[in-house]
Amino acid sequence: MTKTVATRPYLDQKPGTSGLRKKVPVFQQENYAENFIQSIFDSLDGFEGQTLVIGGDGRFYNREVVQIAIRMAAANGFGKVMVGRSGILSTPAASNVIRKYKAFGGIILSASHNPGGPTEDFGIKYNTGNGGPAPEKITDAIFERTKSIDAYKTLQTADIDIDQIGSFDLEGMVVEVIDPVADYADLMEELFDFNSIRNMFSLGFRMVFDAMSAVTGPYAKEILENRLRAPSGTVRNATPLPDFGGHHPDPNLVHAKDLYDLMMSGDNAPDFGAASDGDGDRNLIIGKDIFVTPSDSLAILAANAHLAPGYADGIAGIARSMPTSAAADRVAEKLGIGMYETPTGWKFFGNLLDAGKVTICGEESAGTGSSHVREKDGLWAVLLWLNILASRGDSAREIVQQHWATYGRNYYSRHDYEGVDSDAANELVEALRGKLDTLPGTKVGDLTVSEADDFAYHDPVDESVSKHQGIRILFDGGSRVVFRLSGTGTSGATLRVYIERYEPDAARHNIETQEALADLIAAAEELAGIKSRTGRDAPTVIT
Ligand code: VG1
Ligand code: CO
Repeated sequence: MTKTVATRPYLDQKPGTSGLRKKVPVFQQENYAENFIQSIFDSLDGFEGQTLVIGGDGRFYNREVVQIAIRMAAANGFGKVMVGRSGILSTPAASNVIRKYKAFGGIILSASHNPGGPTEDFGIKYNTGNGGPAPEKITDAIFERTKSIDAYKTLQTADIDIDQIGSFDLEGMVVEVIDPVADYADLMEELFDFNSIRNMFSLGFRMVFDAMSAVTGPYAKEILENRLRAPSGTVRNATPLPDFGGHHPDPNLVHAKDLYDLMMSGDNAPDFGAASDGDGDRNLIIGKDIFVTPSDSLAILAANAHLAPGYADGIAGIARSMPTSAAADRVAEKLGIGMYETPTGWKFFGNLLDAGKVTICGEESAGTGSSHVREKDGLWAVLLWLNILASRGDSAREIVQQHWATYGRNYYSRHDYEGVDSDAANELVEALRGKLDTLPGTKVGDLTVSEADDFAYHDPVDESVSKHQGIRILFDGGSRVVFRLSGTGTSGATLRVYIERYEPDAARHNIETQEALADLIAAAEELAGIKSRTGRDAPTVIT
């Protein structure tokens, strides 16, 4: 039976870069998740009788909120819910299911690369019918609604069985429990040359994929070990755990250090290493003896995409988030295709992909994807790498070095200062903003500032404008430093400092990254006063 429950608004339900993320105890407050889900529904039109996709990364509290969301979808008038078995869908798999079955939209439960568990992070995100994260227009409307909501609709019903594949009626709404992996694996098989990748494995190619005890385990097992016949054990940490085994499911050099060390261990290292994050949309790529920065990976994938059957006709254009290095710009220039620079967050790529302006998108934060779905896609990036390796017959190291020789190298690093005092972080950014006009022409160390601005994005498709997307300081010669505050954290503030230098000279392509960027790192400190303002001597994470 449908019932309407009275509630009171929470004033902190503003979606960030990728949905609403809070600590689990915040979500466990009375009606907290219900309020947000009802606010999503209240901000949408025309879903009566339509299909809603529901799934998450399996972290702590996933199952509870799946139950809540299914009941509320029925009470609000959806005709059908498609839910991944046991409430599981990786973010890219959810995007695919929404598109493939022409659903009205989807609710994805994830806090992505943030840790999970009873006192860690949880998140809720709404994706629209194109399969992508709701654009700002919708997330703003949801936030407005959360501030005045006074009731939500749900069903009075026993727990719904989400553990068996099949369909049943739930008070007039169909619940279809689906295999979370099959549709996604089929899509990958359409895009990539599985025969030649299988052949490469059969000839002894060795790879390690670290699923970080997160959602990609079952996907990677099915695709890499079953369909591509990589040896069993290729996928490590393959069982999704509600607390990711106590680790950060963030595939970077700090949290995937074991994989990094293995790949740097000399002659016996595997040929190729990769990892993905909590919800399966990020990728880490490490060749034998070489870490591939996500910005370089985007450029390399774009330059070689035509080697995969799904992209054999070439790519229409490339988009990257503003802080991502300009390595991909050089590829777009050479291919004579469009290049778009967007704010951080996948929601800004949706319009460009829908309009056919771009095929491949990427972010420096280990996110790469294409028009096949409307989310970044960790395993997709790994499979495109494997397809390129199989097709070219070169090692990852050779591919990277040849790329630098052709296009030049964009030395790149991101320094994160996590959990800093929010006021101090905001003041740091404000102070930079305040002096932008005076910086051009001035010297910082030996570097001369050529331009400084606060990045604003004008969407060429819907003409919406997004301001204050990061402070950019550009120097003569094309080097730059970017400062912005994270929109995905759940405690304090995270300051991100993005540092980039272009080096055309192949004789200078093998310098250690931090060394190659040392003068820019010093300039960032001089410009922003990070140490004195945050009290931090060094970054928490360097990627
Ligand atoms: C971070 C990354 C951004 C990414 C976002 C979501 O955002 O910088 O590039 O799109 O996380 O990724 P922020 O605002 O913290 O810098 V995921 O894999 O957490 O959904
Ligand atoms: Co993620």
